[in-house]
Amino acid sequence: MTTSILRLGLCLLALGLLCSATVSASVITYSDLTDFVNDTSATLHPFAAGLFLDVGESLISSGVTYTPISPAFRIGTSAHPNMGFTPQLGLSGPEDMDVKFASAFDFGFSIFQPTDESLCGAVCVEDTFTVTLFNGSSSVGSFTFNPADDVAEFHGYVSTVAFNRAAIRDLTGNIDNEFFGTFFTGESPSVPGTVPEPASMVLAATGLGGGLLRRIRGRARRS
Ligand SMILES: [Ca+2]
Ligand SMILES: [Ca+2]
Ligand SMILES: [Ca+2]
Repeated sequence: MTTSILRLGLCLLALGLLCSATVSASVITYSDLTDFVNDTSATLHPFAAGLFLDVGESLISSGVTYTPISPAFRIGTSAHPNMGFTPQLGLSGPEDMDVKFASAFDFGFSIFQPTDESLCGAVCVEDTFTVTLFNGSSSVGSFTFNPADDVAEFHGYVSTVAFNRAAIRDLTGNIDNEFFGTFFTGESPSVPGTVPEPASMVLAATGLGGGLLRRIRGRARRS
């Protein structure tokens, strides 16, 4: 009997630890900004062109915190005829950036990958990116793409599980510039079947497994 309870406790604890790394979620991706806006209640988070950001500094604007890994700059005019959005956020180093916001079900942004060295600021290369959506430390989905050249490209994500951070990473790790803008978040569920915040599920599962183990160990000490 005690062995069965111990197994159950270990299983629940393992489930809790598993959930803390990845939470099961369905995420719909969008490549069309208009469709994304029509299908969700997501709102645009504007930021102004302005000061250079040093390493360790964040841009906080319209309820969103942008934390680039390298120094960053904001350009208020369209730097390319096909840019399609202003202002643009650029990074002097590789394009690694965390974007934090209130708990949301929707997230979207535009990216522009140039082939003009005057915009790249270095030899232009093809960069591959990943966007991982997190609720705290729990990933709810990760997506990899290679942006098309010299055209604004939109990436939108609609999740059944809430999240509060998007980690954008330049997997190629090259300093040639890509530019970011038109950041959206939506705090209301856009699809049926949404679930509570995953952090509470993790705590519940971990606490249940841990509680069972503590009771089992207490019994073992008394016997
Ligand atoms: Ca590039
Ligand atoms: Ca790059
Ligand atoms: Ca760069």
